[in-house]
Amino acid sequence: MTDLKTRFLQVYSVLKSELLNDPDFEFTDDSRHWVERMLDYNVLGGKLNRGLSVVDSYKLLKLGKELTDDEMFLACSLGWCIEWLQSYFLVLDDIMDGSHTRRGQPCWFRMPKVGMIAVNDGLILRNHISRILKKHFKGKPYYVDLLDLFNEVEFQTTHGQMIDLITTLVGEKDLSKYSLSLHRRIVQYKTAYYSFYLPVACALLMFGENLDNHVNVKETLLEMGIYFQVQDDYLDCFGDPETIGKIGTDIEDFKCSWLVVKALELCNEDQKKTLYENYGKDDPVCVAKVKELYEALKLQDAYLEYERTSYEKITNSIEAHPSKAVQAVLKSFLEKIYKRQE
Ligand code: GPP
Ligand code: MG
Ligand code: MG
Ligand code: MG
Repeated sequence: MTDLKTRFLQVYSVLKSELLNDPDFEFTDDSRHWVERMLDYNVLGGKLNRGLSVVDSYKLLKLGKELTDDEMFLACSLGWCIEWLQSYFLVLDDIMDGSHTRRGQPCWFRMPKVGMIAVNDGLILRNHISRILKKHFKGKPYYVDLLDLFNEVEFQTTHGQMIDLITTLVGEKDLSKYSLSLHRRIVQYKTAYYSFYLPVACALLMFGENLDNHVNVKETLLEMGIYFQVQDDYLDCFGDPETIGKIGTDIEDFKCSWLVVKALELCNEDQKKTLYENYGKDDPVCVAKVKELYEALKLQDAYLEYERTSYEKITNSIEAHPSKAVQAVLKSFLEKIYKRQE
């Protein structure tokens, strides 16, 4: 494990212990134990990319100057706030998507004795972010901006999730409305803001910068976020469940996935019929037919092509940024996700 990751995990222990001893709630042993287990199960176990990238970004903004212990702790805490936000989203997303596994273990709501308590656990995870921010950032000149930022990103993500869900409504299952522009709208809101914009925005705020001065940085980050979710859509069908830690459900769920949009673009009338008849059914035979069609349409090749052109486009937009430090932040992000398998 890298030194940074070790340090990052130490900060998790500190934050967890503070939350479990929050004086504004009278914890009993049972309730404290529940929250502790829920945190370890849901907040840990991921790649921690989003959280660690707050620290990476902050370091790059400081142009290699050593971080003080205090700065390190604060940057890690902001990183953890994003990991908490992600856990909150995933706990609820897995219920909404009817998923089975996450990070190589059963989804939290599938655990014995958890079930719909997971909804409230999701809300607790969300509240923890406010508790962490209050404890460690209240009094900082950028405190209000931080709160605003988390609220705004949550607003964007929940609305992206809303369009992800309402496009699949049973009774109105209609593939003809699925297009690249609808897909882009969904993924920009449900994924790109919180996964890519938020970590850099947190680092910039802590660094004392005004986010309004970085409009084009935001655009590049959103492009990366869209690319990242196309990868997620691809891996949902073609990824190895062992490696990605989850079993795909997009075909069953009638999701407006990049793959189905691309398939609609490439298919002939016969193949379109197959797609209409089998997409969105919770039946392994139908799912297999859709996958067969994806293979016949060579969607893997189309994806490789997308990956290549997208990488090029993002690289060009990074190189157009005037600041070398900002370029370095963006490049390190892109390299982390390019050609990812998990
Ligand atoms: C990813 O969608 C988007 C999210 C996890 C945001 C959820 C937002 C909420 C407000 C709950 P996905 O369903 O494709 O992700 P995965 O493939 O990881 O289930
Ligand atoms: Mg999901
Ligand atoms: Mg989802
Ligand atoms: Mg997915």
